[in-house]
Amino acid sequence: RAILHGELRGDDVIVVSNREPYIHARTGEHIEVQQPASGLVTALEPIMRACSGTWVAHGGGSADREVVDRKDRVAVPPDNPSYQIRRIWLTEEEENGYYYGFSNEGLWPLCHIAHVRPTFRSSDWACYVAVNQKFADAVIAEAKTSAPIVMVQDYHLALAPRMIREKLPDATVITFWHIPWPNPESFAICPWREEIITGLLGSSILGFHTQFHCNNFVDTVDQFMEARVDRETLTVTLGGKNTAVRRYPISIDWPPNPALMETPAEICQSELRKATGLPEDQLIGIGVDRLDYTKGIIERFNAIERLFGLKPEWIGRFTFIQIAAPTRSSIPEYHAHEELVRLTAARINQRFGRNDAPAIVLKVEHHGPRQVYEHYRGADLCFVSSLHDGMNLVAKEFVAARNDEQGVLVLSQFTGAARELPEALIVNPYNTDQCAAAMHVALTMPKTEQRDRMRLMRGLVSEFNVYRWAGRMLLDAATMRRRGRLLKNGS
Ligand code: ADQ
Repeated sequence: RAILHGELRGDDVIVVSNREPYIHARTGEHIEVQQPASGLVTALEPIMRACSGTWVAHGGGSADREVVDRKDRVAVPPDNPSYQIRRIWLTEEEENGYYYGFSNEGLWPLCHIAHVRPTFRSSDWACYVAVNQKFADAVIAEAKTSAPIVMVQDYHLALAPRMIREKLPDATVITFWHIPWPNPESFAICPWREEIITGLLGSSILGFHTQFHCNNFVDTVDQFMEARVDRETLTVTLGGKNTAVRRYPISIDWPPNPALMETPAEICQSELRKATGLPEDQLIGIGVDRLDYTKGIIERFNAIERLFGLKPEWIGRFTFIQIAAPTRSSIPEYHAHEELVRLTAARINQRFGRNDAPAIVLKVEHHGPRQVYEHYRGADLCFVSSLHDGMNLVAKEFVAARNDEQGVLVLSQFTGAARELPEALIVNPYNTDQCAAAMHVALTMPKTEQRDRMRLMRGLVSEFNVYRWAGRMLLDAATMRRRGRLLKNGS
């Protein structure tokens, strides 16, 4: 936190992402402020609170236009305004083509190995280019100096780094790609692969969660671009400009906001059982995800079914609560997935549910961070079964929530988080038997072993928290800026 304050004082910091950290929505007479369920927002919000800059984002809330000033800005957070959101307005056509189309039907399945075929339409691509230009123009307009630090977020904005660099050649553009980067063969099917890579190489620093994704990116550049690749330092040079490709594993706020930890763990445990109508001594598993096919929710449910099949002693004694935030519902793939999740839960409940103890409780709705933490703190195990995930912050949040040092994390090997949390029970979500066995181990794990594992994981998350993620990126950027100034003065 201190590094952030120190490094950023007096600097002009602009974050640019598709999603905004606060949405204003109208409910009758009132305007409600909501925080969207998103890993990216969870990670960047504490940074922006610390450095009071400008956050450029798409204004998607029903009352977003009602609360902005003449320059489309609004000060947030509502309780203690410390930075500005500059909202970008998109037409329905732009949102469909750029967001739902190219970003989420093209790039999202392209970069995640979840066996969903990407869809590429040239009309979507045209919107993606136009909207990236819109975001870049807003950044340029918001810059207070000719050399701002611009933090570009995610796969929606792959072209913006170059567009910003063209107008602000002295800007330091740090781009972070929050999802995996696939191997060159997989990426090759994107009809606009050269354009995407050229756009990203407008960045001074390009960050991924894992070394593996950095290497995949550099291999992709090597295969398809006329660029110089220095494998020793993982620096790519295109048109005389360098991009440093670096690993910055994202994390969460630490210590967690005290408001999220107010209710003691024992109370969360009894309240959660009471609210769900479960017996006092029921064992509880928890899943927290956007309703996305990459999160492996179906695979998780199948493993729960297998657990009951193999170990009938858990029937009526163990309930799995899945809280699932609706997401991208207008994309047919997501709609079909939601249906399948509901049907699978109903089928398993019919087989293994008991009157006062369903096998699975499925809550398809948005929950506030406080409610999410009460679920983490009330459960005996948390199951993260992503088929592929850049990092997965739910795993880290569960660990952060458990200051009682109890609870077991069952974690997919295909998350970035698995590389940092080996004390979790690491599983392959496609291996139903293995996942069922891991849940059985979790449910029977002695308290002392739970404590030992949890302590190690809490140590890791507390040290490598989100301030370190941002701090390391900003320190690297500061070093780069100093070097640049020295070279300029020397020449
Ligand atoms: P996401 O795919 O959104 O993030 P994740 O990292 O798990 O996934 O973060 C989800 C966030 O949303 C968490 O803070 C969680 O608490 C919240 N959330 C999830 N379901 C919710 C619900 N039902 N109600 C309320 N809140 C909910 C992307 C990448 C990840 C990467 C992050 C950050 O896909 O791999 O970890 O960005 O880089």
